[in-house]
Amino acid sequence: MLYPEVPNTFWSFKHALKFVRKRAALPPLGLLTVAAMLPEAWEKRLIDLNVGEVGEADLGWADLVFVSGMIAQRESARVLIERCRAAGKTVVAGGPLFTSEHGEFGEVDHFVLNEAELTLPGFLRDFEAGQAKRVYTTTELPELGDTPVPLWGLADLRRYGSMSLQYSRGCPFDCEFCDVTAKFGHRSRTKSASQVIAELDALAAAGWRGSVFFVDDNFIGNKRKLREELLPALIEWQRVHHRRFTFYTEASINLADDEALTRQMVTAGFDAVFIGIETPEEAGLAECNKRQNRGRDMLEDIKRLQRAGLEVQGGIHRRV
Ligand code: B12
Ligand code: SF4
Repeated sequence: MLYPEVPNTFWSFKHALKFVRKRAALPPLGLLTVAAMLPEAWEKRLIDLNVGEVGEADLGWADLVFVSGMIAQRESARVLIERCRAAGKTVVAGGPLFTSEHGEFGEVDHFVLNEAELTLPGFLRDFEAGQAKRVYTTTELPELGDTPVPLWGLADLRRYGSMSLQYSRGCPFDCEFCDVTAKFGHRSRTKSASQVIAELDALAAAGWRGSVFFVDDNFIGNKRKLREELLPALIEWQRVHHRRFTFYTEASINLADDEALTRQMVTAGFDAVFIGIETPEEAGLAECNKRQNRGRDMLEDIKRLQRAGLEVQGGIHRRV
């Protein structure tokens, strides 16, 4: 499993990571999740090129190479795939980059696109039968009840600033610049609380302590389930494990309307939330269809979240 290098942008935190002696902010959760869906009998290795290097011996060892990535990794993915092909390896590609633009990658043998819960089983069946097709895709969106616990054992956790965990996919909103709803839909599809607890147990068993990022598109996409199922389970887990983890996540600004929910999150161990602010200008918000931010006093919203105990980080896409 290979994860290409990310370019040097704000989000790669290249310079900031040196201060905390880490090589990358987060592990490649997509590949770790896909690894857990592969046959148990297959031997697996992960090389994240953001924390290590792939040598000729690594490529020589592998029969199959699985590559993931975002559009931001387009160029490094291309170089990596060329290397794998030159070494005579069969390349299987999936994840957001290839789901968005698989037509641009002529050298890849097999594309397993969209969410692997639906497309990987067909590939594995055909591959074992020696008749794998070039493209596996779907327009359906899976429920997450069968999504396995990522294979954390494949990653060297000490090299990362934080771990990631995904509770839900999808977002009820429709911001014009965002790829999330096109890929994951408007309905918030969630894992069960017991699945999330199993992931926390696995992270703790792998020796992790510290920060865990809930990488949900919008953590409050289904407030009822969050309030009644997930947060009570997190609060109990943290109590039993002496608050082993601190959590942070991404949410829409209407979180500020629900003080009880915000306080429940803080009790569960959330200490920060990333909010899509974009711009305080009404015209700008209307232009990018960010209706959830319109007509609000966003400064007051931010203060309210801070008073409840959350550090607020803001995504600002437009000049303010
Ligand atoms: C965490 C995250 C990050 C982390 C990356 C950490 C990391 N190492 O992966 C950080 C914060 C650094 C980040 C940054 C950025 N991100 Co980001 N990020 C996410 C987020 C919220 C979660 C990713 C995740 O872990 N998902 C959970 C896993 C399980 O899902 P998954 O990776 O999609 O994997 C599934 C399938 O895709 C598939 N799959 C994945 N890989 C593979 C490989 C194979 C071989 C197979 C068969 C299947 C397969 O199987 C999995 C199970 O279904 C997603 C949104 C999302 N819902 O995914 C955006 C997302 C991936 N990011 C996105 C973007 C645009 C960015 C930025 C460019 C933002 C910016 N403007 O700067 C930057 C680029 C990074 C850089 N350094 O320059 C877009 C990507 C769009 C695209 N088509 O490529 C997304 C989809 C969000 C969006 N706004 O639309 N991001
Ligand atoms: S609220 Fe966030 S996840 Fe939802 S559509 Fe807007 S930018 Fe995308």
